[in-house]
Amino acid sequence: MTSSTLKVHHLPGAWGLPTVSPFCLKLDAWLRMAGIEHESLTVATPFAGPKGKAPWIEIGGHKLGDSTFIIAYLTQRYGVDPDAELTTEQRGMAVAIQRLIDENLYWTMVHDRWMNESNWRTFRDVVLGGLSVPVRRVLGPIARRGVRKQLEGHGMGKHSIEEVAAIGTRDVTALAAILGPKPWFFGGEPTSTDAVVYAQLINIWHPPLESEIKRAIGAQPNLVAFLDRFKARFYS
Ligand SMILES: N[C@@H](CCC(=O)N[C@@H](CS)C(=O)NCC(=O)O)C(=O)O
Repeated sequence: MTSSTLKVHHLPGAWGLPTVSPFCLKLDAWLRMAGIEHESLTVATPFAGPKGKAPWIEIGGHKLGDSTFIIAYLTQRYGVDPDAELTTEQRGMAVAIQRLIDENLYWTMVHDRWMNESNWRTFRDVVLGGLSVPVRRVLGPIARRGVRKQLEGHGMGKHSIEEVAAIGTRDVTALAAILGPKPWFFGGEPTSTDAVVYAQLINIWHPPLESEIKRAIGAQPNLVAFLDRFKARFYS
């Protein structure tokens, strides 16, 4: 390994997913799509990242955080762009879909994982799985309080469980309508948008956690087929 080796830091995986963080999985999926060689490193917490969040990368002695900034940087650095053929309109739609997922649907998943008591009992051992049991016992309630504050700051945490389910269901229904009968969001070949959608939806669909939003995905056969298609192409 040289100092110009690309190192990618991501949160732990579980249930067959390489990471239970949609942002980390987005980057992992995009790297597979772009065919960029890298070293993948699991971290127990996101705190060593330049923004205190995961994922982040290290290359040539520099650290860079935020999945979107990282993808933009790697696109430039390696000259590989799965979105090269997109029209201006499709590029606009790609930003809108990404915002729907990263800034809204993501928070409904966080709410389901961290605020639902039964889900939390399962999820805490996964998300904090890289820590020793005594550290996990202390850090668990602190981390949960921190996430509750984030949810309230965002606004998602102000809603009832039923309202969160309705918000997430609406997002999922919109994604199904945009995908329609196409194999990929922008037609015949996968683009970054497919990585964004896959990483978020599979993190709701696959884990053994209760969620109305998971039921909403199950009600959309084209989305379920899309998840299977993405997995077969990039994770078989
Ligand atoms: N905009 C960032 C969001 C990253 C993010 O929120 N990561 C979560 C894990 S899914 C995290 O590290 N959360 C820790 C925290 O907020 O304290 C990106 O696209 O990478």
